[in-house]
Amino acid sequence: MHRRTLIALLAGSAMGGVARLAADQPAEIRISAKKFEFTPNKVVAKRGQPLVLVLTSEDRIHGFKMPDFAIRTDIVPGQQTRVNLVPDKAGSFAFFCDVFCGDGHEDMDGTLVVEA
Ligand SMILES: [Cu+2]
Repeated sequence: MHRRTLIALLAGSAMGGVARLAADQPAEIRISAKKFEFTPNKVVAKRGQPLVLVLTSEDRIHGFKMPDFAIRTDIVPGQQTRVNLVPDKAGSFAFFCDVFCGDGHEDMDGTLVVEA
């Protein structure tokens, strides 16, 4: 019983160290696009934490637009599009496809949630 508690504490502190290290590194967030959705379509980050959005497409060219952070790029099949971002404000911010890709295009969107 006591031994188990000790191991749990040690594991907990080791993981804490990893988390602190990770906080200094850009967090990679992978988002995949296809007709007519982004996966994941909800991403959670922390204010001030550097992010790299790694965007890929499974089928055709899509767009990725997030007006609140002045981001706009194409997502081309077979390529990784990397977007650097340091969210400097908390809240919920929409992103969406801005390259017409078919009948469901208008619903192709998602949310970046930035926690304070
Ligand atoms: Cu589209």
